[in-house]
Amino acid sequence: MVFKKTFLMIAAFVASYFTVAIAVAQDQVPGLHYAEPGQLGFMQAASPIMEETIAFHNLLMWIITAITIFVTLIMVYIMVKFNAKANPVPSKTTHNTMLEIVWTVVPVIILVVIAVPSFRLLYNQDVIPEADVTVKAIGNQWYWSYEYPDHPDIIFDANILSDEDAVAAGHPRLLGTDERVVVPVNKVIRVQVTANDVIHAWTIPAFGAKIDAVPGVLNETWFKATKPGLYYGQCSELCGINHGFMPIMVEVVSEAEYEAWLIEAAERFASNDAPRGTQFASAQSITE
Ligand SMILES: [Cu+2]
Repeated sequence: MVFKKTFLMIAAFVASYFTVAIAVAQDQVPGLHYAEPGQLGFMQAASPIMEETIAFHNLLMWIITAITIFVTLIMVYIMVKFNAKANPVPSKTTHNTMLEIVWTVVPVIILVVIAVPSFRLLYNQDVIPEADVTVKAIGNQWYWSYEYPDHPDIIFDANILSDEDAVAAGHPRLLGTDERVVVPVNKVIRVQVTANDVIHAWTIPAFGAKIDAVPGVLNETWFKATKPGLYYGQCSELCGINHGFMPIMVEVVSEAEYEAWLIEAAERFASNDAPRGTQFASAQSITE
């Protein structure tokens, strides 16, 4: 009985792996455009900020690994050398000036080594270079609305696709949306983020961009996508029953394709006169 259950679980996992792998279009690379099933670690970087984030993470891994090994070795050494059996008459030493200076100065040096790239990364994430394109993302329970402030006609909502529609359109399950944000490659994109109801969070992991969407607050982040293709993200702030069903999709295209999209989108969305902030996805329509 237990074996049967385990077998069914493994079979389901393998099946879901292949469903996802097959469903996704050729130009989308697992681990770059979306997280590979079973993937550990970060998605690959598609922006300078994410490259810096991964490099900083790797530096920290070296440092914490060295500290962990060093502390473990010292503890094992102390347990073997200074236990009651091996060392029945303990030393009465209470101070060692040299040792105390070393164990104060060395951690300070380690913290400085960490602080320099850490503050540099924080600064680079926070200070937005002169933007080529501005996109405004508005979180709603439970979908995202987008505006291009420089193109007043481009206002649209992006709703999640059903599993069948996502597979048909070549998107990973739960990550496909009916409309997508389109941006040019190698340009600075400023993303203004806010919300209409509760706190959401807008993110695309491959760009290293993640920021809270807070009602009444206009937050800003930025990214510069260096590789064309479709990138996926998900709302990253618990925002209600359908929190897991408001994905984010950004398509990075060439400058010429972007210009063509602007014209096409302005025409298509100009007739979109749905009032802002009143269209709510229902919990039922997702679970059905
Ligand atoms: Cu949300």
